[in-house]
Amino acid sequence: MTGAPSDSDLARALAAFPELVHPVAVPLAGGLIHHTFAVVAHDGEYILQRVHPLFAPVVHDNIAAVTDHLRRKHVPAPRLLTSSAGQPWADLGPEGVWRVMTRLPGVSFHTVQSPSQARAAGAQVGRFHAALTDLEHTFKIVRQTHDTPTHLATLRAAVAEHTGHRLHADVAALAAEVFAGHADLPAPGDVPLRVGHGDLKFNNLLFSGTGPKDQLTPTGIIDLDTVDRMPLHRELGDAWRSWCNRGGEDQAVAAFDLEIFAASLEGWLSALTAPPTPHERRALVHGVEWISLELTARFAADALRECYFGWDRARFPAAGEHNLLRARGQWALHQATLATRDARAELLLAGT
Ligand code: GN1
Ligand code: MG
Repeated sequence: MTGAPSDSDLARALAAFPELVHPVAVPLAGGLIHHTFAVVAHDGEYILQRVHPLFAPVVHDNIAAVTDHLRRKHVPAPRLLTSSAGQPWADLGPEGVWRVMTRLPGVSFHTVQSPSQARAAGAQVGRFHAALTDLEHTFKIVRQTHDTPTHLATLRAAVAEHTGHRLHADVAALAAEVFAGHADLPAPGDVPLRVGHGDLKFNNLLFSGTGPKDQLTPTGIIDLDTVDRMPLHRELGDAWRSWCNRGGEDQAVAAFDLEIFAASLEGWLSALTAPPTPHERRALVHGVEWISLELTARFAADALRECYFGWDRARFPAAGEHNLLRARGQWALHQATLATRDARAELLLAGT
């Protein structure tokens, strides 16, 4: 099961969800992991996805627990449909595991449009966190998205194994910088775990309404495969590495926008019911440094392995070239985070 699903796979997947009446599906671009389709059925709109095989189907137990809890608290969240096999997914054997969710209204943006949009998005994330503070769910272990030691080990193994790869020399040079950079970072230390999203890339937030596009209202957060208990610094570090890098992920240069950082922090804090402890705030200073380094390692490893992140066939000859560019972009961002550490610390530690 590689490449895009065929029309007959798509038809079988749609037929596996009895709630869908007269569905019509069209591909939806944007995510890097799953194959996604927008579905219009007689009673509404849905999202159909062929789930990447690295995500075990038990991921849907986590998604269902979180989305049910959010909806009970009136925070918009998609609802997973039940398949004819009675599960929130359909296993089509060699054609993969598929799921259908109701579609939240709204549009997404690859990059933050303005500080006011960042403030509103931060508040949406704060409401998401606040609503989940009392969730009692034992999360199934699916895939540790933010496990820096494992991602560094994967990169080390990829560099050792793929010596004949056309990009090997470039990736090996970047990897050496990443390993040295990691050794220079402070260690995270122990902080409590909180229920988080795990992938707060900016285009996983939806906005709707009328008026200028930077003044739309956040309406929900999608891409829930990574929900879990996690330290706040991983959750927000991942948000900030995406939101504060306004050039996006597809260029080798990067800057860290402190105005966006300050606005999103303010919005997030304003909506929380359990504010971060002084210890969490100190770890939050480094979160974006750890996550930009980690994502450099992930993209660099995939530049050689070419098996995880989706890529743009119109702009690059193969997955490796796109992922190497992304890795360079995250590495440039990592340098920019180091250069802004003091300014971020001042904002985060104010009043502690
Ligand atoms: C993936 O699924 P998507 O495109 O929202 C990835 C994130 C990376 C991001 C980089 C489950 O996010 O961890 O930060 O690409 N999601 C997963 O663009 O691996
Ligand atoms: Mg996404």
